[in-house]
Amino acid sequence: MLFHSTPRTDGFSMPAEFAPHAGTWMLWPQRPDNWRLGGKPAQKAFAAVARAIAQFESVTVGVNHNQFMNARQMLSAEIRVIELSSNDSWMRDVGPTFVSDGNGLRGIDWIFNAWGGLYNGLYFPWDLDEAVAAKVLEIERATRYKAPLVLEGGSIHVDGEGTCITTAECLLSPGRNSDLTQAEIESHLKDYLNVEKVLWIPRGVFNDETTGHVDNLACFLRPAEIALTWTDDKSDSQYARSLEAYEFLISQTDARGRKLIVHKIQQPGPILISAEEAEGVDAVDGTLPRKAGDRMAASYVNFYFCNGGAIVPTFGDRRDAGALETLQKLLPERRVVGVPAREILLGGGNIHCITQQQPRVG
Ligand code: KQY
Repeated sequence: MLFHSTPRTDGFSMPAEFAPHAGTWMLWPQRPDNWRLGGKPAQKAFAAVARAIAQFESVTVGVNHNQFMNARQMLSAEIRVIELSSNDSWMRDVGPTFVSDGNGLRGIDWIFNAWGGLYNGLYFPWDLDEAVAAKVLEIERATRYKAPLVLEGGSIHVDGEGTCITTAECLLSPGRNSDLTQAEIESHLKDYLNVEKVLWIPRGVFNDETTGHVDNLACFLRPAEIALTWTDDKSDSQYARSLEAYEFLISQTDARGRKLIVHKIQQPGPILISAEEAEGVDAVDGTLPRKAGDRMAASYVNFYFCNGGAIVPTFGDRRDAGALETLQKLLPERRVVGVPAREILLGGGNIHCITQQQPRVG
């Protein structure tokens, strides 16, 4: 069912990711112009992420028809596999943003244009991706709000208590909502997420092909507490970006008037794509080329909360152990689980980008 009102009008809002989940939605990687070697290494990485989450809550993976049997065989038995067409596999960005009033569940279906449409989008067409949110909501019998805003789930985080963080680099990028002012975009965020305050961090992570999704840069650990990807190396291209985010966030209060505590998480790398990895990706006109030596936008903050757990990307990097230890200290109520995620990073995102939580209601 399609609703023409807004979640705010109806008393629905987006719960924080760290609130209880009914389960997790994912998609299956296969496009050879994004994933090397026909997606085989990425499929193993996605299967490991799904398995890690399934220790904590139920997982559903949507798969194109021609990969259904392969995915079924590669994913562990407790994972539900369904046929669900998509152009690529970023459920955070193409899936619905679920909203709840505490009892009922509905979902927001944003406009998806592959991270920038014909201006600077990452592939064309994106019609199957655009239909994913509506299909997931149909499966869940959840009412759908069609939002008049180009937005991917990776470009927002909420604290569940009235505050949203995003980046100006992303939501004000010319490929998304060039017909809207910042005030109009903010007003849509308030109406659809049902938040009181939007904090506009200037920029995201260096070289992030999403044009600066907040989920690679920063996330709420709990209300008024944020994890921020960080480097102490002043010569690193990320330094100025993280510093400006830090200074901005500590100067702000949230919707309830609290000062924000910001925890710095040392970034890995720099992680560069190897010649062998670049060669494994099909070169196709209109999709982003992968070149040996390109720096990938690696960040431990691109992790995913699930019931009692946090699934954190690792990269085979000297900083992995420290990041896991720091996050475990910051999240003593959860079990922090590291999952090797270099193959996901090579596709342009990470564990948070490939997952979407469905809140528990009632
Ligand atoms: O949310 C994301 N990080 C998705 C990135 C899409 C990359 C496509 N190559």
